[in-house]
Amino acid sequence: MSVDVQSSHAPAGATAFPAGFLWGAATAAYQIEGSAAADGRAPSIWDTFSHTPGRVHNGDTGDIACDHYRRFGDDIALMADLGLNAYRFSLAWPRIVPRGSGPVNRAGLDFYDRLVDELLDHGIRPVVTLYHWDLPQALEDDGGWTNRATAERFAEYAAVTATRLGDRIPAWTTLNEPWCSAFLGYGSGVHAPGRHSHPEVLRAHHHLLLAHGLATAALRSVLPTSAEVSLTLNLAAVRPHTQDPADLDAARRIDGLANRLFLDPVFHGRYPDDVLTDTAHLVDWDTLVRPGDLGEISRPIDSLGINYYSPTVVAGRDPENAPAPDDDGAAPSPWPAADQVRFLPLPGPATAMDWPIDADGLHQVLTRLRDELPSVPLVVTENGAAFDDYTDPDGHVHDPERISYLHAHLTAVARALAEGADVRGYFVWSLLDNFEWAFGYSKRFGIVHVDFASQRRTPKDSAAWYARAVRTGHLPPP
Ligand code: GCO
Repeated sequence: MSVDVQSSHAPAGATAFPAGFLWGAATAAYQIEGSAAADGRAPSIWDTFSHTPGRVHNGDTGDIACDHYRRFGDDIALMADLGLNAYRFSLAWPRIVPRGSGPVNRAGLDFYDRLVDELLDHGIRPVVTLYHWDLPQALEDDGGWTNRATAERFAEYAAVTATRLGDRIPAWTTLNEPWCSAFLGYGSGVHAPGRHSHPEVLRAHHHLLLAHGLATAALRSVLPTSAEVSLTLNLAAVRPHTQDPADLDAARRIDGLANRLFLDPVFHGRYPDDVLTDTAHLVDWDTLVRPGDLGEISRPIDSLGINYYSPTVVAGRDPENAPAPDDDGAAPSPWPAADQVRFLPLPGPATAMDWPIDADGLHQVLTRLRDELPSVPLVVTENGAAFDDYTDPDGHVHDPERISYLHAHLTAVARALAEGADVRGYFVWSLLDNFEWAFGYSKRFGIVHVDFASQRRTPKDSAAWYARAVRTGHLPPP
């Protein structure tokens, strides 16, 4: 679809975005809601994991988080003040179907009903994710994503939810970053449920994609035809360290596991041959993938969500600057069949996560998708950065590093748009400082500062900068 770029009205030097571009912020249920035991919600794998000593920094949990469950009205008012026209959030499966199957919890649906109405009252488009990692613990007790039945339970939950909320939610995403669910949840174990098994990574991977396909069908069967269904992936901007064949092969492997293992089945109905071969010693793909599965997985979707933070540089053998692969205390590798791959640090500035800052990686991902999937609209569903923000004595939060991060990455989006990538929107991660998974509350990604003791919200300088971009459709200088 051609885009109507407003460049004729652009102030000199400004970067323009198309009319109708979605400008939003993103969050996820477990990271902000709190009220973990309220109104019939049952535990998820993240409740179990965060309450297990040693799993999360400082023993932090999502029990209270940003108390968004009770403060959502104020948080939506804040978004409206910033002028956001879209909000991406996730629904907690354990609020809606607390045991993962069986009885539906009305009170859970009622909460999201109120949230959606409040967004619509403020003119903010709800963009909903059904699964942002909070699997009902009862399903994990039956094998979690390694159990094929979990995919069927997910489709049932999708149908129940869309039946209640589908008249008011125009955009539905099945899964957020299934790579993380499978590879970090079942491989390195740094995410819930904290397992360490490469065969299980691949089983979980296939069942997550099957869940996406079955849920897509379930959503289509109850949603109005105008509703959009999508999937969000954290595709990797993979770069070989050198053109040495060993480095090129490392890049092929990681591209296979991070990108093609998702894109090929979802958009072309097949798994990549080289990845099947690389992993044949770990899983019997012919038994795992049943007849018809790839047809389900490749049901057409309306857009693809991209989450991007930083690029990935790989080498096939040990260059001098590579970290030792088996540092004592390091988590096992999330990557099956990639023992020989080294992940190299990128020189230059990094965020508080130690993630290198490199906006070209976002441009790389968007233009690759433009070339490979020219008919699929793209949405940047997450992009942002953690820095060690604090409130100064005057009550301000100055975060110039985040402003320059956002400026650089939105410029990369604008460049990709100008070069023909069909990017429909951008969601900054995140609206609020929140529970950053295994890092607990130690990493602040928000454009709004949260004082967790008082729950006071303070928009950072980056929020004001972003609000100007949203209002004008042009990027102000950093
Ligand atoms: C993600 C996650 C977010 C993280 C963010 C920063 O989808 O990876 O959606 O929950 O908080 O990416 O790590």
